[in-house]
Amino acid sequence: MANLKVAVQKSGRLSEDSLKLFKECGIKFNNGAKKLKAHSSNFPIEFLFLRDDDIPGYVEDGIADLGIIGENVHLEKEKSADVIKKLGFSKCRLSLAVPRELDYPGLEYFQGKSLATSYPVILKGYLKEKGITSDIHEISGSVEIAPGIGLAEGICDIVSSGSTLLSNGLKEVETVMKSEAVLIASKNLTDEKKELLNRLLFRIESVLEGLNNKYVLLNAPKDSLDEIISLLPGMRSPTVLPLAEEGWCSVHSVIKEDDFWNNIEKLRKAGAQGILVVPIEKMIN
Ligand code: PRT
Ligand code: ZN
Repeated sequence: MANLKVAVQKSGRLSEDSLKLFKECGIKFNNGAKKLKAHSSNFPIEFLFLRDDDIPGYVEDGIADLGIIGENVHLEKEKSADVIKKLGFSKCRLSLAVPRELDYPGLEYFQGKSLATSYPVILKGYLKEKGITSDIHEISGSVEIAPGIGLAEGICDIVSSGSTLLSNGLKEVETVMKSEAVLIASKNLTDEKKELLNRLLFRIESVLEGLNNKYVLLNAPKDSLDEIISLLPGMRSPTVLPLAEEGWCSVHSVIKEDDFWNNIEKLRKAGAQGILVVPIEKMIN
């Protein structure tokens, strides 16, 4: 049987979460340090450990069937591959930044200015759409030092906490794109590999659904049961069990984490007590 070949980043911001996702999907493998490849012992999958910048090219050429990279790298490399799934980790944004003391007037500031970036393709596309022409200098790393050494008047770089900009005397002024890790696939998968991809996707989706949802248990006075149930839209409908104490029951339900926080005050007002929120490992709808 053919193996699905999946390219993941060898070491960097995507590596740990990419491997964790496969482990949570029940896929076992041994990735010793410095290994270039790893086979799974219980799923027809083989991992290739590569630099993230090389992954889109390998997927386009069919050397890897799948890959995990940031959306920023997928768009910048312009290689042919399908984005199959957003994975929810390595979230960041690609932003324009200028010296902190500058009185920023708006995007027109960048007209005719010099900008340093490692993402010339995305930046050119963005500026073109906004009708701005800038002088773009492509540099491969340490973009944030460019204004300080007189190389550029602004930069376009990845930001997550913002502390790199801050410590280099810069401020973020425009978001060019938001990014997160995505699963990409070759456009030329055989039927057998498409089938394997579907099996893998089913597992990934169960893990991601589990992360977005919580199992909630609470005690409710019988009088306000209807109100409390209306605040807990479950997978089908909540489970209600009588408590030993007369007039009370226990209500169990699955709820989106955001919905839970939005409804917590109303639940407490309706008399809910002893509320427990429990993580879900896998969730299959
Ligand atoms: O060696 P290899 O080429 O494989 O890795 P790499 O060094 O090119 O990439 P890596 O591991 O740094 O990032 C991989 C992917 O993680 C990126 O393509 C993004 O999609 C995503 N990501 C998420 C980030 C960040 N957060 C991030 N903070 N990528 C880079 N940064 C850098 C940014 O370039 C800047 O220097 O961190 C700095 C900003 O961080 P803050 O927190 O100070 O704002
Ligand atoms: Zn890289």
